[in-house]
Amino acid sequence: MFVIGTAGHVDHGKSALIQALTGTNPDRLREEQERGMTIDLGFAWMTLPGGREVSIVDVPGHVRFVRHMLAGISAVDLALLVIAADEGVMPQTREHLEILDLLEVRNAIVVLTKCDLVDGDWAALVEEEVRAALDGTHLEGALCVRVSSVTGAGLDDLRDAIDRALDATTEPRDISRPRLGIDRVFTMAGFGTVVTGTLLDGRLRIGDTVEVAPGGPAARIRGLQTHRHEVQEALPGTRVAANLAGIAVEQVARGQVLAPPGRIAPVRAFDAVLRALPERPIRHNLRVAVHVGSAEVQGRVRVLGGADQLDAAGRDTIPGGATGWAQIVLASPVAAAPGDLFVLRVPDQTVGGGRIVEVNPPRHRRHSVATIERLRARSAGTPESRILAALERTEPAAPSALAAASEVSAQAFAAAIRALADRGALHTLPVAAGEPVLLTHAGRARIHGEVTRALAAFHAAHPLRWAMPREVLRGALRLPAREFAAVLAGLAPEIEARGDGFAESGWAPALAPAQQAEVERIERALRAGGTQPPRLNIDPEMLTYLEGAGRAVDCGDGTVLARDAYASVRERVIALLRDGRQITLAEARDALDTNRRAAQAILECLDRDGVTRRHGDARVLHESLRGR
Ligand SMILES: Nc1nc2c(ncn2[C@@H]2O[C@H](COP(=O)(O)OP(=O)(O)OP(=O)(O)O)[C@@H](O)[C@H]2O)c(=O)[nH]1
Ligand SMILES: [Mg+2]
Repeated sequence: MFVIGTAGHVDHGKSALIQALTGTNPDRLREEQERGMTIDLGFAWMTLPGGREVSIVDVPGHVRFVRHMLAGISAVDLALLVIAADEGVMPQTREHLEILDLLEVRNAIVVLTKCDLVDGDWAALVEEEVRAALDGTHLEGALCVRVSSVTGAGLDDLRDAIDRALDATTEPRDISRPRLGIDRVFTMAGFGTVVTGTLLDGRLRIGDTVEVAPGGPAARIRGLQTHRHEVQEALPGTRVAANLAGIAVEQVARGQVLAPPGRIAPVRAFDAVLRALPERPIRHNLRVAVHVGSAEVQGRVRVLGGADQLDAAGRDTIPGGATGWAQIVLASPVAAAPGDLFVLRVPDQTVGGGRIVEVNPPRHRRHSVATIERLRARSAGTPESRILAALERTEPAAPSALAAASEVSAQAFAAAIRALADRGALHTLPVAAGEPVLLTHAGRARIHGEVTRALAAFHAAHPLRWAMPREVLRGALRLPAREFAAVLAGLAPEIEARGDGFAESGWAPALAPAQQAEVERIERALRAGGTQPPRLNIDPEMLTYLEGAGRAVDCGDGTVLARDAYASVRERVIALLRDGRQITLAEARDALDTNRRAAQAILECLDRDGVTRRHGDARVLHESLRGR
């Protein structure tokens, strides 16, 4: 399915054309009907001769409502530039054309309306005028169709022309990152809050939890409609009405975006390639209205430098008709993504627009050749370079998240990942369950460095420890559990897992001579104690060392056994519990020739060790050892 949008000067017949094509009057507001003028967006749909169903967004032509036009036209597959044959090209014909051009709408048909009011020669003259206006824009050479919405002349030709234009249109992109730019919000009796918009980049399903970004609350999708038909799943590129549970109508507004929670970061500034319209230079610090998607926010332009002047002699103004690099700083956050197109207006005038290259960038020094080079590289990106750039920002990342962040189609993504892995630019690290974790070559080296530094700092602070506890290291690296596990496994053999921690391979605590003597003294005392361990009051770090070295076992509650003593206790208990026998605490105390307190600690230690299991007041052999 595709979405078509109208454009053109006030009263040139946009709404009448839609009514004639679809049978629906897009002017649904009472005020619109009374004044005979479109104020806000209107919506209709039709089935084309080839059987294809298309949505149509009708926009107002009056100069006061250009902001509504912008909200409606931001995501169309085909534009109908409507020009009344009796009036020809008028101011908002030109302004809407500029906007379509800034939004890079290449797919357009010029519709010459009201042809019943003029003769053929006149219509031909107007067509000439239109052709000249289109020259040098993305719409140059667009087909022109003459119609009359009053007599119906030319409407069949127009339907065919739309069908053919859409034949050549690529399918809407599906990168599993659904976002719906909200252009209408209303309540429906018995349903509650409903929002409408054009769904981009992914699918939405009934039951999905979504967020109204930026800053809005979460909600659940209770119902979905396309063209008033209930659907279970809405597809990218379609007009969608979503009924939301858990959100009041006052909590949503046009310009916000419906997306899975956490997917769209609020954008407070973005770097962009920015084109100034002819005769409308954009000077540094210009205050503008920024239109992106269905949103409009106030902002300020920081001119970073001219695209054609990379010799650090950047200018303070992007001259009319020229393209440069800019950072747009927004007064309030907006939901947008790299690659999105935007339009800048000052009161009464469109001044320029362009494409977002990077969102929430740092504040750059102006006229920096390095900054401009980086923006140039990013904006010209191949799938591989975009994937690497996105991975560098978010690594380690799962493929699905990376595909979304890099804005690359599923097919191109898989091929690019293979190519990158083949030339060693990225690592795919397996995870026990679920998606693997991706890491760039540089990212692995960086994390390896961080791990080495964290281990060195830990060892310096705890010289008797054999390993840095897993969770302490994870905290130092600030990685989620899944990613941490995959990345650390990927650092083997340089970094090795030891018990519930990690250490540099081959690393061992180096004891000072006095510590060495202390270790031997403790070990001798433990050995002599056997199953009746002396109460030694051992320093906890020393105890950790002895355990890590495999020389002692800390059963807890002050009961520490020499390694050999514990091993023989273990074997004795296993022998005692053979053939389903049980043992009470008192029996264990006697059998192990120890006191009650130590017997208790030893049994609990054996429980933890997977040797025994509690069974009422007694102990039995753990299942895994039965039949031994
Ligand atoms: N004779 C004739 N009149 C037309 C034709 N199309 C529209 N009109 C008339 O032109 C007037 C304006 O038409 P609309 O469809 O409201 O124009 P619009 O472009 O939607 O105007 P805005 O939405 O306000 O920008 C209405 O009175 C229509 O009846 C046509 O093909 N022939
Ligand atoms: Mg209208």
